Amino acid sequence: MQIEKNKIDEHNQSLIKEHKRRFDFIAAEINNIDEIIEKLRTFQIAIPSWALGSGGTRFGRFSIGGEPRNLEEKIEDIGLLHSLNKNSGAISLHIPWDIPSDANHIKNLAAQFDIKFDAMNSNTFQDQPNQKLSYKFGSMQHVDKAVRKQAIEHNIEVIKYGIELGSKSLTVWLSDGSCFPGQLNFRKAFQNTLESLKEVYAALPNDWKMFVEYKAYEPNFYSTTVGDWGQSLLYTNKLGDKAYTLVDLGHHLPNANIEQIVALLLMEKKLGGFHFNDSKYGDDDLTTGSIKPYQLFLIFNELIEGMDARNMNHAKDLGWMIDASHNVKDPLEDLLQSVEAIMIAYTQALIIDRKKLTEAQNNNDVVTGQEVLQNAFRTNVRPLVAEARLRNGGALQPIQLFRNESVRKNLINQRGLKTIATGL
Ligand code: LRH
Ligand code: MN
Repeated sequence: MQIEKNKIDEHNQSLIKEHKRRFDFIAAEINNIDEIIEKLRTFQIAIPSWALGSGGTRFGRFSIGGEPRNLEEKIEDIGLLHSLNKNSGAISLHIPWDIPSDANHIKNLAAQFDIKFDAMNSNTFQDQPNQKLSYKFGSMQHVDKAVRKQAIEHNIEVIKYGIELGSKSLTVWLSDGSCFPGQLNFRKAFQNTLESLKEVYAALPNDWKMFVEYKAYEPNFYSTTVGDWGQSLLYTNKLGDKAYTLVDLGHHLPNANIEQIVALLLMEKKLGGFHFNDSKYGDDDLTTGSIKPYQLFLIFNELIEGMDARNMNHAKDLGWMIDASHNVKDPLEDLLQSVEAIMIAYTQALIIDRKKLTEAQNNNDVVTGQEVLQNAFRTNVRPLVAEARLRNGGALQPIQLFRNESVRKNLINQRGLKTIATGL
């Protein structure tokens, strides 16, 4: 299902007066408004192919109906999101959940919706039906060279699919680790994993990047072989210039200062990108900005400070991806909310008075430093994000229009109630 341009125009027409009033109010306070709007218009966030259906936990999964039955329908659903907010112009595929049967057909279909292919994701955390060797005790860390070889070949196969689709990066998340003391030799596990990653790294085309995603725990609950930013940095430094760390916001131990981790990885030229989501306890994969919006803002503050210090292109030089699971919400509405939260945090960080912040830091004026940040965080920048959508031909209020057009009801009529999308 798609929402026609005239519907989006009618929707915007009905809201334009109120929008202009709000936009003009905030625009009066910000001097480089057009520069900021241009940055928002070009900022694209990749939608995970594995999060377009209802997610679940080991305790249950409650289907919402009308879920995409194949990769084509997943691309159509992302096309619908992108038509509404014009900031969802990329898909991140997970293999083997989303093997493109006909790469050219898939590529052309995505192009129709102005959707690009972001990082490819490998999967050595599940055993596939026809798989020879099990990953029960890990994949690249495994004591058995044949299991490591199987995992290496899978990742090289994923790169091949990505090359056909025009992707330029591979995300490797390894669930490898141990559940009990005595189960694993940490040093050998690290070295096996490094040797295995080196073989995958050697298969990367010159213009590709490899993202090494770390995670503190789950599914292993005693040790994880790529368990934190330090371990990921160790691997990526030993692998080479095409290897970067990937920061999934839900993969940290409680109270970790993620914005400081981001600042240092960026300084070390080893920050590759993000999996945006939010969490209160563990890897909860909740809607971005729904639990800790101030942390998300502080992360974007460090991103802009660090990227501008290196004249990096905000939209192109890092991987911006969502990684969430929708247990109780409509997946498409949840993704619209996540994109909105990311765009709001980015905009709030763009309006920070950096000159005043640096002065305060140089004078140990703690109160002013905090006031400068909180002033930006407490500024209602939603009219700016909406204005960028409007100028891009998107909808002023995406979720409102999504509901007015009864998208979920139409998808259920089209696809049925019982369809289950591949993914988590
Ligand atoms: C692991 C993870 C990883 C994906 C998976 C779907 O928790 O964040 O990025 O492969 O979720
Ligand atoms: Mn992730």
